[in-house]
Amino acid sequence: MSAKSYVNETLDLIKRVSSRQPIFLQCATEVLKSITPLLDLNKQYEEHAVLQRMVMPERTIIFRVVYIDDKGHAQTHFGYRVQFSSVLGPYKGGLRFHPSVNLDILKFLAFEQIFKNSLTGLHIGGGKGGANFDPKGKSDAEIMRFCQAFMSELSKHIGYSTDVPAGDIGVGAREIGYMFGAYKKITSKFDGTLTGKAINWGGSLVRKEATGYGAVYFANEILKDNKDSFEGKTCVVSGSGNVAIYTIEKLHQYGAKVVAISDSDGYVYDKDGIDLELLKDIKEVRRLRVSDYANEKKGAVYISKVNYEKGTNGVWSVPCDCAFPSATQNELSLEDAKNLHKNGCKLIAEGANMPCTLEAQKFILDSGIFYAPAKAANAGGVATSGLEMQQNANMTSWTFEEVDQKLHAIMKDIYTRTSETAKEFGFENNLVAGANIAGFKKVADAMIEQGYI
Ligand code: NDP
Ligand code: 2IT
Repeated sequence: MSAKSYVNETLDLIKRVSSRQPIFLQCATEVLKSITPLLDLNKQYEEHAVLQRMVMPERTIIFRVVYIDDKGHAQTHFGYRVQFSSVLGPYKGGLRFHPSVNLDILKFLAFEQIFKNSLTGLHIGGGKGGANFDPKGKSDAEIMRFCQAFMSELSKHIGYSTDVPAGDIGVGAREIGYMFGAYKKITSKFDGTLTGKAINWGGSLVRKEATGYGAVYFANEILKDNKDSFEGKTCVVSGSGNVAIYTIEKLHQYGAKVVAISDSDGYVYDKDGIDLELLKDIKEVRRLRVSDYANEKKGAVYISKVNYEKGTNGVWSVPCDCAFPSATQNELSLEDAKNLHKNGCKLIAEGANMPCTLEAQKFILDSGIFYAPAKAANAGGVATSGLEMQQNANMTSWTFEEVDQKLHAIMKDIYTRTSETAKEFGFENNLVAGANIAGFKKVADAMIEQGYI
């Protein structure tokens, strides 16, 4: 059959067996549609049923998590680990703690992770996990008890050569610490089974900064290729978590000014540029909101989401040269993309996973805005997790400069490969096609080489 029919048949299969998983379907649609030219040239992928096998996780673990809150009440949550693909290496991908977490979201994230990890050039497969637990407003003791309860089950399914989780939304150094402590206690093993650890007990320098720095390194390659730079550019970064903060830090180092940030309640416009030390103190130390930033920073204005135009995310109404969506999936709609374009935005680089809707993505590609898609642009985080695994395996620690240089080289390499692959298949400047084809090909070829498993 034609490649187009093969793709449509696989998407129909997903609709039939995963009918309540629209976000996974969205992600699979983007990947599969853009690899059609490769499938057209290589019939062996269909002959070996690669797509049907690839869209089905190797294993999905769903478990109950019970912890005691500070009032002495038992609280129950769903815990998950989607072990999607081990073709290129141990399952690798973060853990997300957020009330919205469900199997649909984790399947999308794990599927995306397969191709992202492939692009890094490291030997890591794709996985993702988490829980529908809201860390916001919980005491430190509650977070610790939840992490321990979560790990009491997850520990049965992970290991440094089988599955290596890390952080994602709601899971940072504190949570990784509690989970590592629990893992060690349960298994009596001190090894590199989690990444994003603290520096004094096996973590890697630059892991904290890696996703944000990597996104800016990647975007900078696009600008360099077009004889431009970040010097003097006005930028907007959505979110105000780990990815957002270190995107801002690198943008500042490159001479850009970031004028807006957000969280799930609203956004802040700071015409003088975000004060990064204040933001870090508010978010990383005091664990407050961006509205608190506006209260403490002279000249900054806070706009609550109740004032957003219907169907839009207010932060994208702020005029900018470059936008870095760094909060969550589908946070940038078609209307938002049109607003950015109208206001002169020239580059969008995705720190978050799948932040643009399919409609927004199509508009951005057609509009000529430079577009750095998530699985390429935000691969710096997991790549540095891979570097953490290498250091752990060798029982060594590299300096900040060494890790940063390796991260920078990986991001440059991902840019070269995605842009050259796009060109090779006749999609010049379409890095979505370039990233999907380059990421897919390596995994698909390995699936054929490893037989039907
Ligand atoms: P954090 O938990 O540190 O920060 C998340 C930020 O996004 C917060 O500002 C949060 O606001 C906002 N946010 C989360 N969910 C929503 C929502 N439903 N609507 C609006 N805003 C929301 O997470 P990270 O910075 O680590 O992750 C951000 C994104 O980057 C995610 O898409 C993640 O998958 C992706 N990513 C992360 C990597 C990493 O290394 N950490 C690597 C690659 C990608 P609020 O506080 O109000 O919830
Ligand atoms: O989406 C991602 O790439 C991450 N959350 C980081 C995963 C990792 O294993 O470092």
